[in-house]
Amino acid sequence: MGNYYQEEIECADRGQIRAWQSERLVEQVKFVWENVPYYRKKMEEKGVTPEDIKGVDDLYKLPFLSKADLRDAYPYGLMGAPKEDIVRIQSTSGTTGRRVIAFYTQNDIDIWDDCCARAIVAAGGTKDDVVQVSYGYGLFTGGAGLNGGSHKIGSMTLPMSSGNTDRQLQFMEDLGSTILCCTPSYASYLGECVEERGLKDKIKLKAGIFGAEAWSEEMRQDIQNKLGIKAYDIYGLTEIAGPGVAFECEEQRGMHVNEDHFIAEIIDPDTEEVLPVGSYGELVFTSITKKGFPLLRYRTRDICVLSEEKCSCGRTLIRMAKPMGRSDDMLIVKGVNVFPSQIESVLLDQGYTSNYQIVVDRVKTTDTIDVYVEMAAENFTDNLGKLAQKEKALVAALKSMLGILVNVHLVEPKSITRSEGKAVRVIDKRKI
Ligand code: DLL
Repeated sequence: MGNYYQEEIECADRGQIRAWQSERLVEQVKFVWENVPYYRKKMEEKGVTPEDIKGVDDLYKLPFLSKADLRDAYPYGLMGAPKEDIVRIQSTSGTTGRRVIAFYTQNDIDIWDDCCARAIVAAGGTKDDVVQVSYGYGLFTGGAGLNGGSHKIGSMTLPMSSGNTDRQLQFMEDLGSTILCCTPSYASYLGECVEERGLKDKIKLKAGIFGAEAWSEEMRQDIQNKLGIKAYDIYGLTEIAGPGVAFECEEQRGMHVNEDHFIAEIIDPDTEEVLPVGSYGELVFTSITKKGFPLLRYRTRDICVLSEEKCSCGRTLIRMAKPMGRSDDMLIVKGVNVFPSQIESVLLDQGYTSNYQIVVDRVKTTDTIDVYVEMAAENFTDNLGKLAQKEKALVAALKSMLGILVNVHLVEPKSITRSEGKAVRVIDKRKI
């Protein structure tokens, strides 16, 4: 049981952090060159050798990896360690093409658990906490990652997995869970149930660690109020480790990247040019300690901004803002770029729930976009005049945010299916 607030690393001088990163990067590039022929070939094609990489300043010379490379190299082409050293795989849901499979050595798992332990400690966790892990277990990284982090701290861990809401609430009450880990969508649903069943005074939750999907500040407020907790964001992706690549501290102003294991860059997604810190662009990660699946310059497709400003929590680890969405989540409707997160932000701002669905279609040659959003029980009305008035107000608010006409449908409470994992927010019928 260690101390997972590692001040000497998390609050180190930025020059020191860069020096550690440089040292690890140089070693990692050599390792990949020798052990991953797929990437070596990419380096050769670009005319780069390990001797060209002397530190972080040379990172830009390395080729990128993308989801397409992962598919090409499927299943073993990017594995770095011999098969006998691999102890685990995790995988993505594979909703958009072939599954991604990531490999871990025991040391990779230990590092990953440490990263998640840091996240739990940053959310106030100690060995006295009861950590309810309600992310899915199995191939998805959510359950395994937070479970491992909670064990490292020595907290009592409830490996609930997602679903079976009655049992979740019963354990939460009977065992006095203090920290809840799940997707924000599921947290929101659990919050709704806690309110309805009058459980707020019976539960002991103090914090929640929510990630795996985009969620707005307004949704954070809503979850915090419903569950009576402080809600912390956590970021990660299967290709790089799983949850714990970055985590939020008590300031709740962006997620600190675990820079002793991952180097973050922001690039222009079109030109692939590296952008200065503070610019919006696509997040790219380089794994500098992982051996089972050592990805260099992996393009995440998450659109985000980094900040090097020292955080008032004392940590100097670079911070990433909440990703505003994935470049592949972005909808182009009537020629305009629309992120589902922009719509969510308007809905919550106008007092609606985070239970909504966006349906995009094409009628003849014209795109249409419809938003179905539930009314909160206390605002529910079936008076058609009042409904039309409310819908009109929402149409105007969405138009001012997006610049296009969105058809709004206010629907009854509980009529949109709840999600126990990542929510399905968008149905794009143009692609069906
Ligand atoms: O979602 C890992 C994870 C599990 C993170 C539990 C946090 C908590 P994947 O299924 O591979 O891995 O999906 C990765 O999810 O590229 C982002 O687009 C999105 N994502 C993850 N965390 C956040 C977050 C896990 N905090 C993809 N905010 C990433 C916004 C997030 N999007």
